[in-house]
Amino acid sequence: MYAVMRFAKLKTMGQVGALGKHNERERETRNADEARRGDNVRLAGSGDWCADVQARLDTVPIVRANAVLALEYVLMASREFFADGDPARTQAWTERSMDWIRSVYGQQNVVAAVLHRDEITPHIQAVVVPIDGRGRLTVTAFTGTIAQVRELQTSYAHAVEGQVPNRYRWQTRLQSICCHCTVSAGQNRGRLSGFQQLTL
Ligand SMILES: [Mn+2]
Repeated sequence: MYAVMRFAKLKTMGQVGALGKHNERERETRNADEARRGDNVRLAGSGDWCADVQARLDTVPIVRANAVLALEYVLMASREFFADGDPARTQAWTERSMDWIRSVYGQQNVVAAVLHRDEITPHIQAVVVPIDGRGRLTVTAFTGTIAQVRELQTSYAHAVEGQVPNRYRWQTRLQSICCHCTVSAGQNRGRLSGFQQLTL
């Protein structure tokens, strides 16, 4: 069983807007079940992903021409984690996941998030504006090196570790697999810059 977190860098508001439309189901989403759309839960933001990102960007004095404006995050667990559909477990996992991402980036920087329950495996999609403690827009403070990314993934896995149901046999050794990958329906093809799975 895996705790999965992956992220992609968003450099244009066009990318943010396209992601927002997908996340809000404002355009056809082939891998989503329309009948379950009402089960999705907004966890942060107004529903207008561009506006939420822009409002946060407006707080920094300088946005460089080639800057990473935002990071798209996907937080997920293996499908069997959700298999029996226990709402309390999903709720606890959601809270832990949101606590984790807010603790890493700061609550104000996690500008939008949604729990998608209308796709095969529940997952959280979130957008973070990477503003550091000194008020600068700088992604390198958070994900500048592979070591930082590994550390983030390990810390996420530990953040949700307590959610593991006892009946599953979990491995205790951390194992990470790093690869470039695509996500469902190819919508984010080529945009994911970091992807790892961790076996707890
Ligand atoms: Mn989704």
